[in-house]
Amino acid sequence: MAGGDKKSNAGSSGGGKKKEVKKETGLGLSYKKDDNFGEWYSEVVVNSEMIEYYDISGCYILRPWAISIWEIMHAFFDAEIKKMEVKNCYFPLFVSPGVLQKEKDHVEGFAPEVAWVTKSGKSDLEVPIAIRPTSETVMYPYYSKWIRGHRDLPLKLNQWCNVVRWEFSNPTPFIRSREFLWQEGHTAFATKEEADIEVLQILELYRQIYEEFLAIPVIKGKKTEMEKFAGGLYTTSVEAFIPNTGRGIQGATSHCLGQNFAKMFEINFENEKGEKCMVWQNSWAYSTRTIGVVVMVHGDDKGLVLPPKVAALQVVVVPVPYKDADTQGIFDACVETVNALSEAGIRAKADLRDNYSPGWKYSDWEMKGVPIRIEIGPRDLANNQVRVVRRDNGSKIDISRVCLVEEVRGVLDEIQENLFEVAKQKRDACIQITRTWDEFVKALGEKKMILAPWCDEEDVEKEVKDRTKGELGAAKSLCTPFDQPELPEGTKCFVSGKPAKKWTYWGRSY
Ligand code: 87F
Repeated sequence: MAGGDKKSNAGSSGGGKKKEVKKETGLGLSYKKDDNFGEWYSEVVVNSEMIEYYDISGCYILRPWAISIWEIMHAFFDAEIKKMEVKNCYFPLFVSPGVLQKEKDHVEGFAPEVAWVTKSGKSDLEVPIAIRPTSETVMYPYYSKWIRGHRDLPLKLNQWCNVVRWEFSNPTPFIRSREFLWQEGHTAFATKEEADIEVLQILELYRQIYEEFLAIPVIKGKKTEMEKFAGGLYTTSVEAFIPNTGRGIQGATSHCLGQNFAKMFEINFENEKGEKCMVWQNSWAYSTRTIGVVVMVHGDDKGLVLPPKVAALQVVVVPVPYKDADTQGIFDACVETVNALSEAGIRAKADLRDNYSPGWKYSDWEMKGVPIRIEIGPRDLANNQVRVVRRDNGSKIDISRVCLVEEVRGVLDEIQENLFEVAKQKRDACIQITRTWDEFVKALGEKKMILAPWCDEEDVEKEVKDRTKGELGAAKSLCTPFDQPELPEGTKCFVSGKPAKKWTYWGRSY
């Protein structure tokens, strides 16, 4: 068996109680989400068949069950950016050292994470070649070549690809891996106004991915000067929160790069008046990290819980034939049920495997997070009904086969909504407003996401980091939310006591 990082790194939450795996099925989880979150997470991603560990640390195999979620998000986002006239492209994986150095100011901090190819076969390469950690330096020399006049603008490109960042801190499937999949959008405009508008349009799409597809509440906001992408002008993000670990997690980022890269890469154009101008640029990305956030937020002690909108399989139909029952009749009813649902566009399949019991199948599909299980037994057959069992709350209802499609559609919508509402309630219960340093430290100890009035000074943020350093990692700002509560005059910064300028979210983070 391959090695890899089997250790739980998702962050634990106390004790390490290990429960006996269910004897009769061999399925089930040996850790509980609230007892040992890190081990629970590792077990869920593997047992649900999303991840297989690999023999290179920080690298994971994404199995079809994970990729199917990625594909659904891809289909949505790709169609949306095409409406915005963004075009897809593909640039090479390899970066020459020359261009990578070109923007050394911002690369400096990231340099230790850049992976290099130094050999082919047994011989050293004349010049080592870097593997893209992001593609600014790969793409922008060509933006400089392709953009000449104002008619070449805007230039809006996106690529769906992998990137490599050789991280050294605790690798975690989906959340922090050395190679991951993402989309990276890189756009250039004649004016800052156009760039500003796009930053927020993209951020809204990211909110939709999280809230409307993944059923995860996020906060839209602006990163502080310390936390923004150093190469850019300003960074916006959607921030999620993991109640079990009390950590914030950056869900996706949309940057306005200003003219920094235009300067470095000489991306200029001639305007209508014949004057030479620099372009305004944006870049934006979301990654397979999204899938990890789904597992962490919705998963439970039976395994994965998938929101219907991103579930490859929305309904699994399981025949429950008793000894003397009309087995063929039950099987036929299962197939007919699947056909009716499929025709209506609902992703359904029948589990007709004859080497597993119904109970085993229930656990199997619960582990994989399928939103609805339909059971059909002799009594259901006799009554022309099916039994519908919800993965999110375990509730069971009998539905007449006459109105199957409408009912199932309704239940799927309810599950989608319920998952969001429950996640939002849990997240909101973790938000705490603090006004003083003592309140802040106490709330941090209670794994809260903290909203605090802040003076917006970099030194003060540095002080927060320094004063909270420790085993669990320092606290930092997550974002300054666009949705600002009222800030009465005279409100003081929770750290410095100076006049507060903004409400800002703080906490530990991934
Ligand atoms: C690691 C190594 C080298 C992050 C890195 O967020 C460079 C970098 O530039 C690096 N890790 N970054 C920042 C990425 C910024 C930006 N790139 C395009 C995005 C969105 C997509």
